[in-house]
Amino acid sequence: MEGSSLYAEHLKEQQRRADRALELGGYDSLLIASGSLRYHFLDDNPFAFKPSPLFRSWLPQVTSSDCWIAYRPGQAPTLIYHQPADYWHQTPQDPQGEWTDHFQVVVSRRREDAAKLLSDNLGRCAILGPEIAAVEGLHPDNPEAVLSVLHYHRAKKTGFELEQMRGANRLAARAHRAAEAAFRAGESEWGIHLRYMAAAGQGETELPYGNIIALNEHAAVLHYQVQDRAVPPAHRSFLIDAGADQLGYAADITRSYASEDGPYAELISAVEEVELALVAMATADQDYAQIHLAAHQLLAEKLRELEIIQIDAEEAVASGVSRTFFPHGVGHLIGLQVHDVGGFQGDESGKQPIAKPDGHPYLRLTRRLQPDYVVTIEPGVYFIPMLLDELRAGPHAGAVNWERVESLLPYGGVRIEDDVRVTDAAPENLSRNAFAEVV
Ligand SMILES: [Mn+2]
Repeated sequence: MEGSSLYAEHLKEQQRRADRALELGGYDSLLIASGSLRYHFLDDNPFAFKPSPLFRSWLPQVTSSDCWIAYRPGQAPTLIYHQPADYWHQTPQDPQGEWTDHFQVVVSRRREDAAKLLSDNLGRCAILGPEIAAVEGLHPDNPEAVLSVLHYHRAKKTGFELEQMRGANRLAARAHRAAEAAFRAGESEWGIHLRYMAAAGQGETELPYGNIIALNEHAAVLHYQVQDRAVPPAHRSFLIDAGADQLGYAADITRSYASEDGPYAELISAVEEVELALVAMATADQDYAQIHLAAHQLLAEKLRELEIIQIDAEEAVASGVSRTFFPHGVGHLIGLQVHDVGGFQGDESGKQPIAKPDGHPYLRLTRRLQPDYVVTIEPGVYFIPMLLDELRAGPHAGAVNWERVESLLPYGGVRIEDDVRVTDAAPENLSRNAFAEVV
C-alpha cells in the first residue's frame, strides 16, 4: 500500500532528524508531549486542543492530549497513549491504524502516570513540549540545541507530508469555489464563511487559521478577523484568505474577486501576473528574501502602469513608497504550522540566523530554498487608510495619484496566494493544481 510506505518513510526521517538533534545536543533520548488542555479563566471550558507540532511530526494520526512519544536512537519509539476513564467526554478510540505497527503503545488512564509508564531507561533525556504538559517526573525543558535541528529540517517535506498538503489544498480549493459562488450570490461575510466551512467539511477549530472573509473596504485589513452578519449595500470586491487541514498539515490560499470590470479587476489581473512570476522564482538555491524584493519591484511597476503612483518603480521601492501598498512579507514556510518554524535559520545549529533585508520587518523567511521546501507566495496591493495618511503627510506625497487611490479605497485591496513546493526544476503549485482538479 503506497500510503503505508509513505508514512513509514516519513517516520524514519523523523528518527534520523532526532538522532542528529540528540547527537548535537548531547542527549541520549527524546520525549515529546502532545500537550494538555488549557482552560478559560475561572471556567471549566477548555480552549480547542491542538497537539504540539513536534508531536504531530511523528504521529499526525493521534490528536489527543497528554500523550508522550519516547524515543531512544536504535530502538522503536514508545507511545504513552492517554485514554482516560471518563464518561463526560468522548474518549480517544483504541489505538488502530498503520502507525501502531511502528510504536510500542502503552495506554495511560491518568495523565499523572506518564512517567511511571516509561519503563525504559532513557538516560539523559531532552523533553519537548509546552509547560502545561508537565507531570511529576516529566518537565519539558525544550533544549534549544535540539529544537534548532528539528526546526531547521522541518522546512523539507517528506513524501507523506507532501501528500497531506496536496490534500489540504484540494479541500481548500473546493471551499474557495463555494465561497466565490456565495460572494457572487450576494451573501454576507458570515454567510460566505458558513458556505466555506460546509464545503471544506471543517469547523472553526479544525481550520488551520481563522478565515479572512473580507468584502469591500474590509479587504484592506490584512488579518481581518470579523465576519460581518449584515449583507453590505454593494458587493464590489471580495478577498478570501482561507485554508484547510489534512492530518495537521495546512493549506493557506488567498484569492481576490471583482464583481465587475474596471480598475479593481485590472488590479487583480496585475497582482496575479506578479504572483505567477514570483512563483516561478521559487526554485532550488533561490534566496527567498530576493523573491520578496522582486515582489516590491514588480508590484511597483504595476502601480505605475495602473497610474496609482506617478514615479518610477525603482524610485517607489527605494523611497519606501511601495511598502505603503504592500506592507507585509511575500510569504513563509508552511507545513504543520501555517507559518512554519525555522524561517530565519542559516543552518541546523540555530546559531546563524539570516537577517531580514533592512526596512522589511514583516518578512518571515530569509533562507535559501531547497527541493521539497513548501512556501507560500502571496503578493498584494492594498489601500490602507492609516498607511496612506502617513504617506500623504510625508515627503513622498507627490509620488501618488491620490484621485486614483481615492477611487480604489472602497475595494480595500488584492492579495493572491498559492502554496508552492520547490523542486530541482519548475515549482509544483499545490494550490493551482488543486483548483484545476476541483473544477
Ligand atoms: Mn500565508
